[in-house]
Amino acid sequence: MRAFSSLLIVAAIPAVLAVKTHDFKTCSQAGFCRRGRALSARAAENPSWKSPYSIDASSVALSPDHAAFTAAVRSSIYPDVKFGLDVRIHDDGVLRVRMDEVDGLRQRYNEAASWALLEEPKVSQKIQWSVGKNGVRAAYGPKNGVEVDVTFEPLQVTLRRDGKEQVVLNGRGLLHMEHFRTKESVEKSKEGVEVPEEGLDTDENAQVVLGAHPRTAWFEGDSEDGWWEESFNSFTDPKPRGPESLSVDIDFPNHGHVYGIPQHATRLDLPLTTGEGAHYSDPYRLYNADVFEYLADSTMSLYGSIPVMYAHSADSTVGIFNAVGSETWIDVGRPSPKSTSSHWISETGILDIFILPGPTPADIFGQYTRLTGTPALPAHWALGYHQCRWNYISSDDVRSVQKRFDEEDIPVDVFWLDIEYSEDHKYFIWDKRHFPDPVDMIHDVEAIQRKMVVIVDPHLKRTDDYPVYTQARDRGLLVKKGDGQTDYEGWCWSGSSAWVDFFHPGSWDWWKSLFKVQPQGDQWSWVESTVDTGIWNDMNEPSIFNGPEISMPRENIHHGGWEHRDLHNINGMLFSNLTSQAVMARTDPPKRPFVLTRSFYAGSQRFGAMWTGDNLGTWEHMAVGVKMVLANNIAGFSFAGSDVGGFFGNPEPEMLVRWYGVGVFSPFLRAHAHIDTKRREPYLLDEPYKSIVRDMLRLRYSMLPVWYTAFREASVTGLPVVRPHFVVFPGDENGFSLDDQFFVGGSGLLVKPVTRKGATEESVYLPAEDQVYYDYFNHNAYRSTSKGKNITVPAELHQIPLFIRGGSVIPTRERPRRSSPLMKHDPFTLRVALSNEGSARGELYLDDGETFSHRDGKFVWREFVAEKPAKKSKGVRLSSRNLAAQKPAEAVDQVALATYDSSNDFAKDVAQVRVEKVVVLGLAAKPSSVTAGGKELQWTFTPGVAASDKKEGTASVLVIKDPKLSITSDWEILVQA
Ligand code: NBV
Repeated sequence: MRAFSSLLIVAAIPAVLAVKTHDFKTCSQAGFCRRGRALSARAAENPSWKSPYSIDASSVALSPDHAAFTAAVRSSIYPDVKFGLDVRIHDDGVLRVRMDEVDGLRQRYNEAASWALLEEPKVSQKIQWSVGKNGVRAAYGPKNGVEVDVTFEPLQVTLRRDGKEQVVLNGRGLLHMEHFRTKESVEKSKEGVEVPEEGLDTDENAQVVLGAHPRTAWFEGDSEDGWWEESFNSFTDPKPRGPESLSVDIDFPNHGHVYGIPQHATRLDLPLTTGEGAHYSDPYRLYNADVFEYLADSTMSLYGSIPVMYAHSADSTVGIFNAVGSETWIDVGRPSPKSTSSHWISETGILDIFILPGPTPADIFGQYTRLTGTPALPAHWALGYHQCRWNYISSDDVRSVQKRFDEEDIPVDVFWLDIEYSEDHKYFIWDKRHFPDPVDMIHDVEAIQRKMVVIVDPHLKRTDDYPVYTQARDRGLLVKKGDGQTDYEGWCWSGSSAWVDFFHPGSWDWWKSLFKVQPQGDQWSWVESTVDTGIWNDMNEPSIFNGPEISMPRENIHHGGWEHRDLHNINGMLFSNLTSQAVMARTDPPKRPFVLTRSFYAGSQRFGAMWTGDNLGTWEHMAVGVKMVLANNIAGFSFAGSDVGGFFGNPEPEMLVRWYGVGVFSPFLRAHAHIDTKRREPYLLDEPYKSIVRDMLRLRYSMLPVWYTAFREASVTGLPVVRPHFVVFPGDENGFSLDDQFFVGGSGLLVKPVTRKGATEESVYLPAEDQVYYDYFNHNAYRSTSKGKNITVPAELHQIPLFIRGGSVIPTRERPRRSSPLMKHDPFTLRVALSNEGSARGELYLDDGETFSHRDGKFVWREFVAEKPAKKSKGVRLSSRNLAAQKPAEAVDQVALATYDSSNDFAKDVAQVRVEKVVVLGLAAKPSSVTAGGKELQWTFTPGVAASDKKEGTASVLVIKDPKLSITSDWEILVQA
């Protein structure tokens, strides 16, 4: 049994440790994927291939304001089957194309978008469709440069910008919506059809006709491949509804790079799966799965799925979001060096595709997150260091781990409990033998302003002494077997288990009530918890040890009669969605919830954080974790991280130290380890490793203002918290494939975590711009050019290549503290990294970090600007301004900044917080005076090589000590030189 075999993993990672690939399907083992790929192969082989789908021109119906239209679609191979098309353009230019079968035997699954979307997008009232002879057309955007053409025959959707094709749907004729049919009707349709002797013939359209279904075979193939039932390993998937898959080609002419469709352990710039230059032979798979010991370079699916893909070129970024909840395979090809093709094959569902017109990466993130939501602004403490392990075995264990951190002066914010806290894996129920005093234990942690996070998995032990199970059962809230009547039973950590159907509205309030810490009358609730306890949702793919592909049978039935196959990829999101609502409902007014999820879908970013699951303690996994976190970031889900140290195995000290280097530059920073591994909390390390890790964690804590400011921006604009090169420098072709170095928010910090064993130096690519980059630690100045530049920098074990882009101001807090809330009133250091032109700017966002009072305007948002006081001056004027007052159009969460009051309660609370140091890098000459409000300040100046002759060397450093300025008020420092 898998449950127990996992416990037998030997601590050290053997040389060849591989996923059990045979537990998971390849494309050729999934009937609909085989059919989809075969369709594409037939199209490629047939020069006269033409999509059978067309729009009935006479059916086009424009909405009264001409902002949207519907039309009837027919397929020449099934003239009696009806399809309906619905096309609209939203206010921000996003084009939505929907197609469904009309009057079919049953309804196709049409609810994926309703779970993914934040709200129903507004259709533009300005954009007008017009009906022509060959199709329907709209033009919009600057100078009407964006044109959308929906052609009648064949049905094809093309988005052009400035006359250039950007996105084409069904351009290769692979659109196919397998309509619902019965076995009987199929048999009947064959009657009377003459089978050509040779099996090959041509129809009147000169199409190749194969086998037994002359009218359809050229398109659909000549066999009912996996239509009615299929088996995999020992599992049979009865398909009572027959074939209903959906295939569509989505091409990106003029774009030579594609990114997105997490979660896969692969490069950010997606390697090809078809045609010349293919790196993989199987398409990318999206089917949330608990892939034990996953590969570090593969198209296999993992725990989460976000069906969004971006295509990029030096002058354009476009994207598509395919709102589908069923298993989906995606082939990626490159018909020419500057064009990318993709082919999406889904098991079920309607066609519901959003085309994101760009034209820049920033536009795309806005477009995507206006659809599915921006990442929630996390509690500030959640950006600190999280210490986890499977398992801290008792309350005393937790207390002593906390004590050891304090003895060693290592900062930490959160302690975690894995499944062994619970009695017989009945989550919420403490195992009192080892955790006799859970609330006292949590209070002991919270007393030092730290937090606990406790795991709640979705499998419910089927036993009458477990109220969570009995209540769900008695209320009829459990997922049903294929018969739609009987509660489904599967095997997981808790033995024989059942799963709540979170698609059932009746489960929502009930689930929320479970997390209440006050007694709820007869209703069981988690009184042995605290309102600040965060929740960890694991195994929500769902992972089921004795299920097909370690998951739920596809024929299981959810609320509304939908089969599990329809919504499998959305299932995990509902669990974390409801859990985050539950955590929030514990107090009134609510606090920001912390929920970590393993499984996710488009929209999951609204509910908490994710991590990359059970990685191995190998250098490959460390490296691919960085790429996976970047991929999630660009797919809207910024709050992401990988287990520091690797889940499986015992990392040697060098590896562990490097992994902390990766972790402190991940949005979510958590160390975790498998139950069979040796303890590896950082205080257990020998010197010098322990001190190096302590310094790295202190670096993270010092930079919390930068991270928090980046999270604020992400929560408002959708821009990722960690940004790969193509996002920040969309025109710099050298950087399109870079995924091992990245920028932190919009701060100007560029980092390259070291993920190579034995490294002593690293090469870093500086963007194609005439700009200076300063080494964060020693202030070496590196000058890039308009062609970009590779530099080699020292990267000994204690070093992380970290640079400040000239033109940035970085706010930090440099007093080492035991946990982040203790820093609330600590003073700031401002690092002003002057650009080649002698200027800089940066931002700082602060609020109480735990409530939603920022939505009522209780926050501080500052801009720091450095500019030359006069044109030829070698000095600089530094000023601090209220950014909230300057950006009235932008909103912080729901608050219009126009109503912002700079003397709000939070601002008052931190008004005494000082700037204790200002460091100016790259000043062209020694100052003659440094004043604030006319008073001379204390300062020192160290000249640099770069300051005088522009060669690389050390930058000049001006340190202004304690200028006695508040972080919340407007001020000016004048440096005259
Ligand atoms: O709950 C135990 C583990 C957990 O530590 C890990 O982080 C999850 O990804 N869980 C998976 C279940 C079993 C892993 C073999």
